[in-house]
Amino acid sequence: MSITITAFERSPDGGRGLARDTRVRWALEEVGQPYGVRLLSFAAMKEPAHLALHPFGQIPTYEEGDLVLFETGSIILYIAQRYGGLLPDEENARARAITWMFAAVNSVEPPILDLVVARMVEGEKPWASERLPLVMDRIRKPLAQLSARLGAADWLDGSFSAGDLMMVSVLLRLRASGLLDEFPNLAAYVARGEARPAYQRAFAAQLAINAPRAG
Ligand code: GTB
Repeated sequence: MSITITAFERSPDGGRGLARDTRVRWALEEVGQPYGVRLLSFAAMKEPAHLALHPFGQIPTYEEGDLVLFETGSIILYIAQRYGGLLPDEENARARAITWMFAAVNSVEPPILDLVVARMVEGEKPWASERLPLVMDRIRKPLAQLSARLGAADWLDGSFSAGDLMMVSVLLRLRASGLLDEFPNLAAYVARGEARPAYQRAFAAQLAINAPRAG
C-alpha cells in the first residue's frame, strides 16, 4: 500500500529540515519505504479536508490505505513497528527504545519549543531579554542529564533506534542557539544522526521543495 505524508508547501525554515515532516521522511528512509508527499499551504491546513486528517490543522500526517495518523511520535512508532530496522527485537530493549522516543518529545522538546516561542513570538516584548536566559537554562538541565547518560556511546541504548531518530530530530532544532556546542558529546551525537544516509536522503528531499529560489 502506498504511503503519503503531508508537508509545508514552503517551510518557513527555507529548507533547514526543521519542520516535522523531516523526521517522518527520515524514518521512512531508514526502513526503506517509498512515500509520496502532499504539499499544503498554511490556509489549506485549516480547511475541512485536512482537518479531517489532522484535528489540529498541522503537518505532517501519514496515510497508508485506510490508516490516517498525525503526531510525529505516533507516526514514527507506527513506522518502526510495521517495518523492521528501527526497534530492537528483544522485548525490553524495544521498550527502552520507545521510552527514548517519549523522552525526546515529552522531556527534551518542550523547553526547546519554549525557546522558539521566546525568540519568534515574544522577541519584541519588553521583558523578552530578561526571560530568555531563564528559557535557555531550562533547556540546559535536560541537555546536561542527557549528555551524562549518553557519555561516550554512539547511541542512547545500543544500536541506532527510533529513540535516537526522535532525539536527534528534537536536538537539531537547537543548533542555531549554540546550546548544543556546550555539550560536545551531544553535538557529536546529532552529527552522527545527520551523517546517516537515510537522514541525508530525507534532508535532500525536503530541501528540494523548500530551498529559497532566486527571483
Ligand atoms: N506535536 C505535533 C507533531 O509532532 O506532529 C506538532 C506538529 C507541528 O508543530 N506542526 C507544525 C505545523 O503544522 C509544523 S512543524 N505548523 C502550522 C500550524 O500550526 O499552523 C513545526 C515547525 C514549523 C516551522 C519550523 N521552522 O520554520 O523552522 C520548524 C518547525
